[in-house]
Amino acid sequence: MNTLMRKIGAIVCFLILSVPAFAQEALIQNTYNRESLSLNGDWSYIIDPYENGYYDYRREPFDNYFNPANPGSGAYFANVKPAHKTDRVEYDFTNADKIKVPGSWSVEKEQMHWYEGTVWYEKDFLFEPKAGHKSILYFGAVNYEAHVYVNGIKVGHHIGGFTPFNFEVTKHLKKGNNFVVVKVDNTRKKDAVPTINTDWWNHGGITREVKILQVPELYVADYTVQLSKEQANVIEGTVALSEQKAGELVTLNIPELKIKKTLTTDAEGKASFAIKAKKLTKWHVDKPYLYDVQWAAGQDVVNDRVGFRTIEVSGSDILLNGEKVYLRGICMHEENPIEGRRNYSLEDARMMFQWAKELNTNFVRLAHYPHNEHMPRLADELGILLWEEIPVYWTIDWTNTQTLANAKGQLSEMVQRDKNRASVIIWSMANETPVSEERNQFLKALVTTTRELDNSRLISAAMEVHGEEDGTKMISDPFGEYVDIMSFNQYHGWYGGDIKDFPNLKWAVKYNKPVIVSEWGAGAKYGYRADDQTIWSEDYQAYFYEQTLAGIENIPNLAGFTPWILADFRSPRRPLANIQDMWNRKGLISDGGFKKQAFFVLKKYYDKKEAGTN
Ligand code: GCB
Repeated sequence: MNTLMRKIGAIVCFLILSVPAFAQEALIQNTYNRESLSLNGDWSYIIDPYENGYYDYRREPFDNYFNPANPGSGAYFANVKPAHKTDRVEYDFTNADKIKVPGSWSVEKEQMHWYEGTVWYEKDFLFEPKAGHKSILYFGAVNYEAHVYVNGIKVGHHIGGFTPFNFEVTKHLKKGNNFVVVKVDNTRKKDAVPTINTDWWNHGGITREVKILQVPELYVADYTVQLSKEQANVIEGTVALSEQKAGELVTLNIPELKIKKTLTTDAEGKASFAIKAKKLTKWHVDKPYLYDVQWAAGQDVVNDRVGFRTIEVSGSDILLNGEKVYLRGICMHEENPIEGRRNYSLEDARMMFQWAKELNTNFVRLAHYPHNEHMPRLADELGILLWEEIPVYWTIDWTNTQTLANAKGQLSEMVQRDKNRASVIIWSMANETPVSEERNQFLKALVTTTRELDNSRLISAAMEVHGEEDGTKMISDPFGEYVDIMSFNQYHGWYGGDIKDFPNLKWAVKYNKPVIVSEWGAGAKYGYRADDQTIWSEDYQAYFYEQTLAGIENIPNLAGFTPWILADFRSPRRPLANIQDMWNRKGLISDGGFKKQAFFVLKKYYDKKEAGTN
């Protein structure tokens, strides 16, 4: 058969076999508490800057004509081994170097510190299929683009570096030896989300856990359980089964509240409920009370821990369970400042929140993208309120419909994963985006999507100061009309202005809504002590904090703030030798994990704020 005939045959075969598997599959709810086979650990990897394992020498993707019966020797995902001594195969996962999953290749492999491009990951594993069950391959996150293959067959594709995704792989797995190959590509692109330009490290890799869930044929695919805003002590929500089947029974059990209710699904396989709870202990930062919640349908049982609280705004106040709450906050990146890699473990989450608690915060802004699931889960337990956001950061390709679809996809995955977490109170649409009609339309579309997915939380975006009028700083971004909370970043005294003037600044906010100052900060190198006028010294940073705190309450409608940032983080935008060395130094904690002077300035302020003495 000549090459053309072989390709046509293979294309037909590909169309028949594989196309349906490429659609993005619905994210299964609460994989956190389901039994699974972990694929974490050592994976083989091959660096592929020319994408040699993905495209043939005419730059045509192997995916377009790959034939499993005749895999050839070019497509790396086929993971073929030479069968005969004359066989030529120019890649070999078996003898390739190993890399950790979850992990950040930029930190784990010295030669990949600056690498941006394709890396192939491969993992061999033993599998025991359970009769009557479906197998779902789940990734916590892959930065940025992932093509996923099981035993040489493509099972799906995902874009977005910080959100989970899953594919049903039942028919691709077999008893015994199996392998997964993932093409991971962290190339920055102008039309991507985020775009080319950010102020954080583009850590490539399979940065979060990988696992296989085995669920009964019919399982609880999704649910929402929350406290009603309208009716006192009413727990309400929805449940959806994996199949659109009417008349199936689903049971909700909250033993401590003596709630046990059996629902019957409609033709879409869904049901909703509203149940009055007697003697409900509400979740609060002072008492983060969680209830065991169990769903059961057919053979499937899934357990969760859920807190019940309401969150609303009233005029310039944010109300938690109907009472005004002041947000003593801090921003965080998802980076371990001691190891310089992405956070992925429960221990990482504990370390970050331990520092946040030491500062006496009750609120954390998880910047600038969704963090791993340990964060909201642990925040639920510790009583920390959260702001979660998507990487719609600085300049985005506002008129590009695919870019909007991409942003909506990441937004939906974030909301879907965390919508049952009491700690999460704010969904943020964007950070410091330049005002234009195209931007407004883009962000408004995101607001619509968010409200459709979850109308129980508050919406915001980190906006900016829009000039001065008669010596007054204006908070007037037109997007303010569409959010529940007006948030803005300001860097008076760092990117312009003199910090000594801060206490006397005048501010005007265009909308009568609660205001959060979502960033302010100054850089300091840990251990560099000078005087409060010397930039980069700890003394200057501490003075900067004192001055800002002396004037921040002059901002009208202030409901709280989140200074930038808890810990130093890696950034290629920060090359200043001997000071930055590729780290953004605005942390209150250094890259070695040491507290700078400003940490204590903020802590003192928050201690007094909590005690009501400032
Ligand atoms: C900002 C950005 C943040 C940067 C920070 C800075 O306004 O939102 O991502 O890292 O300023 O340090 O300049």
